[in-house]
Amino acid sequence: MIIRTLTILFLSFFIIFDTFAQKQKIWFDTDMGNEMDDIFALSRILMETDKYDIVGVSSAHFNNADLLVFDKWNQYPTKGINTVKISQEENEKLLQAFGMMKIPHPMGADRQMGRSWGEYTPRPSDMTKQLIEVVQKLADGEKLDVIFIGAATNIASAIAIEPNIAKKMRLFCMGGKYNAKDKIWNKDEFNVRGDLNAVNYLFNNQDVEWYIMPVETCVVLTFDREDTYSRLDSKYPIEKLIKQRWIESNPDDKTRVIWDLASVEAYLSPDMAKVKSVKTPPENHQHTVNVYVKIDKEAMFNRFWGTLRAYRGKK
Ligand SMILES: [Ca+2]
Repeated sequence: MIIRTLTILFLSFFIIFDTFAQKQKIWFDTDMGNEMDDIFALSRILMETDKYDIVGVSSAHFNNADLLVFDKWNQYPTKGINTVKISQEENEKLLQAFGMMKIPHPMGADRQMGRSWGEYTPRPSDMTKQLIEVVQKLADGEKLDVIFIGAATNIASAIAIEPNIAKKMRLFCMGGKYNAKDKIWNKDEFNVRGDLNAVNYLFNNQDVEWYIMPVETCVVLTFDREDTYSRLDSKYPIEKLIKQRWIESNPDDKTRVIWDLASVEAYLSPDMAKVKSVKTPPENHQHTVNVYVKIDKEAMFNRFWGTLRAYRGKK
């Protein structure tokens, strides 16, 4: 009996110790091919692999109505465009530069949930399959942190396919608008427009623990082109790629808002952002979600460049 009790105690200790010893797992989903801020955000998270376990980097589409009627979207001709494929290619380029192609990097869906008039038909993809597998393998009580900085299609689809994964994740995203003073939501924003059905699906699901970085909050995180070019040293493949992305995407823009980086920095350093628990939009299921209402843009700026510089030494 004593031996049995001791064995159970020993095993319990081992399991508890093992749970604490594990690094926090992160899944990262990005519409990397759309704007050039995503490469800053993904680079930032990939520089944290000694502290976090990056278990997946998936690609999101950036479909929008302009693709039907304009000849070009940013630098890409719109004829026959496959937006998720562009995101996937950009993700792979960066993973290669980091020497991290071993991180699973499945492709996401090529279109929104449901249809243009609504509905929540999920879009299964390699991404949803692998994300569901990762969540189902989590230890009891363990949660996966999912950061998504594009349309919500992939995350919402995974939950719609396997609803019991919702409680085992914490979601962090950039998107939407929220007026903190008047407590008013506004879904008139690019990432939300990219899949309004998916956003409504997530807002209607009270199992989802969600941290949202709205545009009003992260719009202050601007980078200056010349300053950025001067800080990036092209002898390092990662930095060369970041610089190339600005040159290829927005060479004429003297400054750019690096939207997505704000949600990553806020995730990594919660002290750099103020978060409020607020009610979901009135048209959705009523519960609370977390909204970032203020960020320390200087601290975020310095942390990004400081980490990038320190990473040179690690490579
Ligand atoms: Ca993005």
